Amino acid sequence: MKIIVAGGDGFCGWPTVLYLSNQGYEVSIVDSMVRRKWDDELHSNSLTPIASLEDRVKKWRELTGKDIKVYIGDLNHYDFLREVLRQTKPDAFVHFAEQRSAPYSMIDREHAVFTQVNNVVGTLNVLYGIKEMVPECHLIKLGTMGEYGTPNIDIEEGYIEIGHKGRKDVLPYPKQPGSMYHLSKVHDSHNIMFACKAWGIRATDLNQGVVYGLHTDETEMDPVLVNRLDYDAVFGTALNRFIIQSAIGHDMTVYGKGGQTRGFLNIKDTVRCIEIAAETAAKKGEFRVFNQFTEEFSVIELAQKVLKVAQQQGMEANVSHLENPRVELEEHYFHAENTKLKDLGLKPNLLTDKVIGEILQAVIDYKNRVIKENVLPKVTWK
Ligand code: NAD
Ligand code: USQ
Repeated sequence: MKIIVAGGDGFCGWPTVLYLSNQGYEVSIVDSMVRRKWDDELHSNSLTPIASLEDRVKKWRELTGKDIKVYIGDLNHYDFLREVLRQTKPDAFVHFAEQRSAPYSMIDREHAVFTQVNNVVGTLNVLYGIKEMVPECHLIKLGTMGEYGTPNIDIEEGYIEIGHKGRKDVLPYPKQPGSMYHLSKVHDSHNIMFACKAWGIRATDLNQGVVYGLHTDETEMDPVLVNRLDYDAVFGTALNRFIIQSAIGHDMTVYGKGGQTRGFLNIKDTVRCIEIAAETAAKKGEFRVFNQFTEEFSVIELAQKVLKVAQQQGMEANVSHLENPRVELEEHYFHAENTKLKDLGLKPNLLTDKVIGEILQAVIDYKNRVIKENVLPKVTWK
């Protein structure tokens, strides 16, 4: 199967590229390399020293004999995308290539506008490109659990049956996203749903939870293949940040009360979910939605889990409650369905003390690369 991974230089994309290549897929990467530029803009860095994409792909070929094609360019440039689709004729298009940080999208008007244009226009171009060049291609789009927000009822997988004034219908689940970034994903979902209906495109929207971890079997094969890992307050995400904070002796930064509950999954499960989606393509005209996470935790629960493991390893870890820079509920009901991927064969890697301990050990090697000024949050929602 020929598969494009857009955003294939990023945290989720790179391990996915290697995993799919290892499984025998013919993989092409599309990436504008803009994520590396945002590090420069924010005076930040990946905790791990990441090789250039050219060196990454070269090392993979040396180790496995497998070729990965690379197309450097922006999904917002339609002519470029069209040409890539013409040359590669993919069976599936995995779309990771967006600005994915909620705090980055909330810096100011410019960053909000950039995020929504980059994400919404990029996805629109992908939809038009599929329609025009490869109408049978299956779009596998990364959405987010944050599209749903935190309603006081169970969250279904994409759709909910609603009874109203004696009539019933199955409708898209209500969306209450919590940042300009999360909103961009909602806009994408609506655009994709419409394109499926209007043009018969086949699409899977993967509403992914927060991803944690660093290594997969493939990225561990050689230091040149190491994955990027974000720890700063703009791109770093909850569990990874807490583990890295413990490794450098920084208090874990729980925002507010810490009752914010989210879905989480290991990066090792992200790559497998993409394979499952690719192997079971959506039907023509179908807009399929999967909730892609394996477990639910509150932020304070995560901090306490890390605290326990760090203390067992003799580290001086601590939990701090900071004033919450975001506008969000800090105590709320949260229960989301996540059976569809498991029904299709996902065997979750759950968050045990052993797993936390392994990530902690892996990050300790790089702890001197942390730029300490980037750890505390500076971007606020108000
Ligand atoms: P990332 O920032 O590490 O990687 C995104 C990649 O896309 C980068 O390499 C970047 O250069 C590229 N990119 C961005 N805009 C582009 C454009 N217009 N054209 C071409 N390339 C572009 O992000 P990630 O953590 O790997 O996330 C990947 C996807 O998964 C995103 O869509 C994100 O919203 C979604 N997601 C991530 C998480 C998470 O916890 N990391 C959770 C849920 C959903
Ligand atoms: N949080 C803390 N302390 C921190 C960092 C975060 O308490 O140091 C809290 C936040 O306030 C929030 C929760 O942890 O309540 C999650 O924040 P996050 O930064 O880990 O995740 P989020 O901003 O939601 O975004 C991340 C990815 C995004 C993806 C999303 C999945 O960056 O691309 O879409 O996770 S989800 O959260 O399910 O929408």
